[in-house]
Amino acid sequence: MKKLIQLFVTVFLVSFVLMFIVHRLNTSEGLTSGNTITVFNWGDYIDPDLIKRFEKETGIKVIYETFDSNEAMLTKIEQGGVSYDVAVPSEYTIEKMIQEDLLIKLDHSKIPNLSNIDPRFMDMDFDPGNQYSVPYFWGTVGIVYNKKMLDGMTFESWNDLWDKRLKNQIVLVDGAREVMGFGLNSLNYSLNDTNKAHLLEAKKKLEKLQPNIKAIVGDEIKMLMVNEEAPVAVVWSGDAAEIMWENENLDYVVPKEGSNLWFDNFVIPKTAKNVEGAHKFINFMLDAEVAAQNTEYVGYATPNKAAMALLPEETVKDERFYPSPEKTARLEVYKNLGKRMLAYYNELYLEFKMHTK
Ligand code: N2P
Repeated sequence: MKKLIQLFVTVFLVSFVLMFIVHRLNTSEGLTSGNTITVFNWGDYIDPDLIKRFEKETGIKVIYETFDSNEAMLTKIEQGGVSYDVAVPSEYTIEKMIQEDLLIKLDHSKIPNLSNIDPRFMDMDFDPGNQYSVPYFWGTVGIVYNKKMLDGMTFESWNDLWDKRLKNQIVLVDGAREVMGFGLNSLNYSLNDTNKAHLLEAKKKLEKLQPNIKAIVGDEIKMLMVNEEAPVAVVWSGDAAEIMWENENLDYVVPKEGSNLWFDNFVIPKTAKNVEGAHKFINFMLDAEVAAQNTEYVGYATPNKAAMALLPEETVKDERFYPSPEKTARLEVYKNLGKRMLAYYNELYLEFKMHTK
């Protein structure tokens, strides 16, 4: 009997100690429910120190995942396998997600730092009144090129990319809308064109560019350009800005026919498990000093006016990356073209990509 009691006490004590350890581990890792958020963002699109700082300041653990296109992000959210608390789609995808009832309405009283955002970037057509989204970064698509390697060549038109001297020299950002978009723009069509004959014409024209294409990649573009492994690339503006800090031979232009103007915003998907934590994260990222640090790290243009005041003048006055409203007026924001048309864009792009090395 004595042995039985001893055994009983030992089992009780061991389980108590185990339970205590598991509890401690959970809380110190922030794993207790309600104390974690899952953030879904583009690759290379945040200063990782800021995630650590947010975790430290709030006790909320951040699970961080990345994507490389709006389409890939949307598919994952629609599948619903992971419950994302914060995501960062671009405008045409936000419009689509609102229509498909995939987002929750934001509680502006929990995002007081929203007042830091330049009104120029608020209340846009894709989300009137910012009911579902708040601005994170914005920019354009253009050509970054190495003045030294190309000795004297300049790029004013998208058509300059088809120059025979550029055989095997061009790197393209791997995006269906981006590549189809500049194909269309090079023919003076809109990058939101839905005329199938125009789209086919653009795809045929892009096929003629194939001999000049060295690679179609994602964030690797930056390394290839900084290391001078390629002299020309079609990129998002912020990637150009970032690599231009590292290599002074590079310059960035938005071709004269026009191009894409885009806005990436924070949203909270309907599947979110920690809506309170998601609001806290968004508000933290909109803090002036945090946004300024993030902008310096990421290289993209911030819509945060209070952060701009903390950044060097030469950064925020650089019209290549902070184009004025007059300059952006001639650019086009992607429209939500509907499921079928978007699938057609993707299909043409994939056919083009398949036949490019
Ligand atoms: C950064 C991705 C930029 C996204 N790597 C452009 N919408």
